[in-house]
This record gives sequence, structure tokens and C-alpha cells, in this order.
Amino acid sequence: MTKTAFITGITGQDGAYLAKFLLEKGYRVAGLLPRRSTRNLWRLEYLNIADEVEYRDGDVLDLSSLIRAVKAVKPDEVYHLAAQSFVGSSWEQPILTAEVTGMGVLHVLEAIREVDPGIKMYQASSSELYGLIQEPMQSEQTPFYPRSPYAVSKLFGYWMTKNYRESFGMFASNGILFNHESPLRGLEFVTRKVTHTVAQIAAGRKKELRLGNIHAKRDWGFAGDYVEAMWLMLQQQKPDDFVIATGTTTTVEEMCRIAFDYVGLDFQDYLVIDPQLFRPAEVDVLLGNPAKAKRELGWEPKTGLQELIHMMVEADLQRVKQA
Ligand code: NDP
Ligand code: GDR
Repeated sequence: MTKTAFITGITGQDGAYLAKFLLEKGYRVAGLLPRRSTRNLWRLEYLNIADEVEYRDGDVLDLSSLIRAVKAVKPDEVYHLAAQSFVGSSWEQPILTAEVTGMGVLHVLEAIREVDPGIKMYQASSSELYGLIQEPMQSEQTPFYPRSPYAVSKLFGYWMTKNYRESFGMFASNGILFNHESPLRGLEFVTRKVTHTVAQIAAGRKKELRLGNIHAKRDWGFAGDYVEAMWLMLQQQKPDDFVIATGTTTTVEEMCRIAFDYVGLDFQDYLVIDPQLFRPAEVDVLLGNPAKAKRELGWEPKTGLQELIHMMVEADLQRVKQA
């Protein structure tokens, strides 16, 4: 029997890859589409699936719109990915971030509880929960210490998801995903900012790359690999929480070197450190332990950082050429 998935945040990086993955599995896929002045389907178009998805008007801030959408779509699985997802903006728009990224989760849980508590739900939790690191490698047991309004909002969502599972027996799982990137990453995130700028520099359209803290370390994987883990979590016998990561960590500086090397340039000739780009509080290092996901989900990352960054620079070189 055909299963139906409902994705919030379908126009984002993960929403697009997940929709493609589920369509290939034979799912009927519907997505929540918040009102914007211009339609924002470029990622779904890039993956050639924009016409295969059903769209439902609605916004995670508006519970009534979620209830209507869930009633109309009748999903077996809800993937809640919608968020104000940029950590940097969360200090500039903390209240909006708390409402969208935090309260939005509660609205989705309530919509499911109201319409059909048997619907399975995936919550997009984040390695940002760990923040000020308590253990060198972070697992499902590592204590949280959020360091931004974004991370505090995600903490609320994480615990609400766990509480609805324990209070109402709902099948609601948290994926604690470490950073994952792709050619569909937003330009404000550091990997894509770097790969896009490298492509512009290579084409002679830009002279420098301005960054903030290049000593921060991240555990970067490929979004295309990570959406499979989201799906696997909802195919288990019982709901649970899982760390999804590669188990390796790299500085922003080293990631830059990989990107510039690909086009035969030395990053030190172009990099400018801009104090304006430092954050009010930083998450210095993240390194995830995906052992539980490997053991229980049979999930492993397939794409290494060098391959990922090369894929992103290549896609940006093509885009800059066509622009
Ligand atoms: P994106 O920023 O690319 O996508 C966010 C999505 O949320 C967009 O489709 C956006 O729509 C939608 N959205 C924003 N506000 C609302 C709203 N009020 N109502 C409905 N939809 C809304 O994020 P990613 O795809 O990278 O991430 C997906 C999820 O995973 C997010 O929750 C993020 O916080 C989390 N996460 C991401 C990680 C990563 O490394 N990518 C790691 C860990 C967690 P629009 O574009 O129209 O605004
Ligand atoms: P992050 O991703 O905050 O980890 O959140 P981002 O790519 O924005 O930053 C990673 C690290 O790079 C440093 N940095 C810069 N970052 C940006 N964006 N721009 C710069 O110019 C720059 N210079 C240095 C940052 O200080 C930081 O240390 C992402 C998001 O996808 C979240 O939604 C998700 O939850 C987490 O990953 C896991």
C-alpha cells in the first residue's frame, strides 16, 4: 500500500532531498507551503520533483493551518523540518526563532495529537543542542548546553517531542543531526558561502572571501545521506532518539583549503577575517558519535568531506558559468 508523507520545510535543503528520497521509495509526498511573496521551489526544481509533490498552504506558526493540512493529507508519517535554521540570525530575531523553531514543534505535535495520534513524527533536532561541549565526542547520552536562541528553541522542541512520546504514547523520534551540506545549502551557511565564493573568485568576479571564526570545528556530512536516516527512524518498532554524524571533525579553515585547492588556488591569498562575522557566543567544536545509528538503524554516512566540498564547488562553478 502506498504510504503518505507530509513534510514541513519542504522547500529547504533537507525537505527537497527527503521528498526526492521518499518519492523514489514510492511514497505520496505532500509539503507545507508557507505564504511568501515569491514561490520558493528552486530546490525541488533542481531535483526535478517540483511537480510530483502536493502542496498545502500553511505555516508552523498557525496551528489551525497545520490541523487542516494534516486532516486533508492524512499522512502516515510527518517529517517536521521547518525552522528558522540559521544560528547567526537567531541573535537578531530571537523571538521569531523561538516561535518558529521552538513553538512550531509543539504546534505540529498538537496537530497530530488532535487529528490522529497514530501518525509517526520525525523532529529535526540538532547538534547545536550540545553547544558548550561537555564530552569530546557527543552521543545520545551527552548533556546539552545550548549557546544561541536557535539552540535553546531546538532544546524546547527536543523535549516536547520526548514528552509527547512518553505522555501520549505517540511515535515521535528526534534525529540529532550534525551539520549536513549539499549544493542545495543556503548561501548564508559557511560551506556554501565558501564554495560559492570560490566559484566567483575562479571566474574573476570576486577578489576575497570574508569569514568570522575559522577555528570552529564541525562534523560535516552530506544532506543526501542524512535524509535516509530520518526515514529509517520512522521504520523502527519504537520511537527513539538518534545522533546522525560522520564521526570526524574539521576546522572551517581546513574546509576552505579543500574548496580552494579544487580550483588550484591558495585560500590564504583570498581569506579576510571580518570581526563583524564573529558570533556573540560560539560553539567551538562538534564531533558526533553515530554508533547507535549504525547499530540500530544500519545507517552509515557514504560521503566524505572532500567529496562533499568538491561536489559543492563543482555545482557552484556551473551556476556561476550560467549566471
Ligand atoms: P533550511 O533553512 O534550508 O529550510 C528551512 C525550511 O523551513 C524552509 O523550507 C522554510 O521555508 C521553512 N520554514 C521557515 N519558517 C517557516 C514557517 N513559519 N512555516 C513553515 N515553514 C517554514 O533548513 P535545512 O533544510 O538545512 O534544515 C532542516 C531542519 O533540520 C531545520 O529544522 C534545521 O534547523 C534542522 N537541522 C539542520 C541541520 C543542517 O545541518 N542542515 C542540522 C541539524 C538540524 P522558506 O524557505 O519558505 O522560508
Ligand atoms: P552552524 O552552521 O552554525 O553550525 O549551524 P554555519 O555554517 O552557519 O556555521 C558553522 C561555523 O562556521 C563559523 N563561521 C561562519 N559561519 C557562517 N555562516 N558565515 C561565516 O562567514 C562564518 N565564518 C565562520 C561559524 O561561527 C560556525 O562556528 C548549522 C545549521 O544548519 C543549523 O540549523 C544546524 O542545527 C546546525 O548546523 C547543526
